Amino acid sequence: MALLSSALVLADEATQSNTDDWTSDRPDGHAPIGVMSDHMHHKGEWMLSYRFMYMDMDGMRNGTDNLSSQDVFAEGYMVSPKKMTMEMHMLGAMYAPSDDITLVAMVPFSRKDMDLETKMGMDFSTESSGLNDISIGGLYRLASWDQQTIHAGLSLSLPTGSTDERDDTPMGSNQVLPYPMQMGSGTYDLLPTVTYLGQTECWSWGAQLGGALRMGRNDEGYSLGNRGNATSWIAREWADWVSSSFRIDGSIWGNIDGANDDLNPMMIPTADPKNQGGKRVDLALGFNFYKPDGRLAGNRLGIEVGAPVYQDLDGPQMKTDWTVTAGWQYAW
Ligand SMILES: [Cu+2]
Repeated sequence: MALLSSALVLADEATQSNTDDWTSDRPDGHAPIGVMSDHMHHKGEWMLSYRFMYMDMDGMRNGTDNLSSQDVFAEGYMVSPKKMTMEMHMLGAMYAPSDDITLVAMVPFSRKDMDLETKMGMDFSTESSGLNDISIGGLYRLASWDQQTIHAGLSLSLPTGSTDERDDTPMGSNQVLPYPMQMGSGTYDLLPTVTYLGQTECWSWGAQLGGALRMGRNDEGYSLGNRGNATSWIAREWADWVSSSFRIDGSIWGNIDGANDDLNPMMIPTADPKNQGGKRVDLALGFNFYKPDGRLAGNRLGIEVGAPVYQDLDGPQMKTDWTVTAGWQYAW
């Protein structure tokens, strides 16, 4: 009888650790580091993460045509942006109260720098920094089969980022900065995702649909455009500690609804609510590093570098040159 029950326990354990289940216990068990909400955790697991993101924007564009500062002035604007960089630090936490639910929280901070030029030929720059919009939400497992899994996510983005960033400009001291220099949306936003993951012994792949839906208007009298995102990647595991990935990412985002009355849309393109929408396709290369066992087991590092191959902007608008995301994750 004892023998029979231990045989049953063994059989039960064999089904649970079925090698046909999708597993995160490999370097490419997490998506490229630029993808959020990509994976879930087992019951009782925690994860902390830190990401550094850098975005470099260079020059102006209308549709798919590049514009010089002179082209921007010819359209009647007094000021043209030349270059913008954004550095973001994002802290993340995950906790799984069950195998089917993982809770996610993200706390981002950023610093934005913009170099500009006036029609009279004067260069100046503006800077803003601080807390962005904190998001909290959860992931829910929809299905798992043959080393594949699919889950849905929903987060609520809170209006913790400022929409009243100011700096000195040639127009005056302590001026309200244009929309792209603000820290947050100012609205409660819904961030839905659906993620599909699959793997074989050495390869893995995934796809994610995501979006940002703005609810209502912010204190300044506008709401950012909604955003939609589709991404897909393939990764190759080279050893139990390293994998590389290739990813394509498409996004589309709308113009601003309403306006901040303190901004003059005739002054500079970035202050015009109708110069904010666009669509973009990026390609990105990444590496994941993972410590599967021994000392520091459960630690991960990831880096991913991307650049647009297609960019169609409601302009004149600043165009993206390249991006990099690097991060550390630790689960226990
Ligand atoms: Cu995690």
